[in-house]
Amino acid sequence: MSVDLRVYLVTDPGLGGSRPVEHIVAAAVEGGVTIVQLRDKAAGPAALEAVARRLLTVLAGTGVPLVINDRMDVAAAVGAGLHVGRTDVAPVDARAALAPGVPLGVSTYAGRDLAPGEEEALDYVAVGPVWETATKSDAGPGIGLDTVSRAARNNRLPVVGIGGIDAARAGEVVAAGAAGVAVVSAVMAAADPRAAARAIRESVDAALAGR
Ligand code: TZP
Ligand code: MG
Repeated sequence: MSVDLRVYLVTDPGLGGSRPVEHIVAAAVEGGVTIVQLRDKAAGPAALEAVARRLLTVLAGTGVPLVINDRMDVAAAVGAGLHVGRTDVAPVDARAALAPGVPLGVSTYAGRDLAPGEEEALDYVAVGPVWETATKSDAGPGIGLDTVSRAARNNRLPVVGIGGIDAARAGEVVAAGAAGVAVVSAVMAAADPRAAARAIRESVDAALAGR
């Protein structure tokens, strides 16, 4: 399955102030977000499932898929996709548990540690942080654009860059070979998430047109 990874919004319940996550997501999708990941490390499964269902309502009819961070049980229960880290459920097992055709992705620091069998189960690989970021305290130092390029060249799967990316930097990440950019604070903390998403989308589309 091919997933439109151009502007990949990762939610964060702490960055939107008093605004409900689904309101920010709705505006961001109007602005041009192409895939949404629900990421809330503190929520229990019931609370996460409730937010996931509200997001699915917001996304219905838009063609924008929802992916759940880490929680295969919640993803399977609501029929959404899943994003896992290297220490979470194995991609092959996740694929078997998820609804047919939903996106499944994995985070790797620099895109180097995938086994051949895993590639078949996955739709994309996220690499990063591309630049240092305050959003994820344990993200580590930035890998830089050269590593994004190498990851894109060495993977059969599309690569998404994450970490420290805003509209000004999104184009560079795509010019380096990424299929898209994943952003948290650049959209979740923006006063106008619709405009923020649109600016990132324009930057990505311009870079894709130029490569
Ligand atoms: N994984 C690597 S960096 C990161 C995650 C979830 C956070 C990126 O946040 P921001 O605000 O887009 O830098
Ligand atoms: Mg994880």
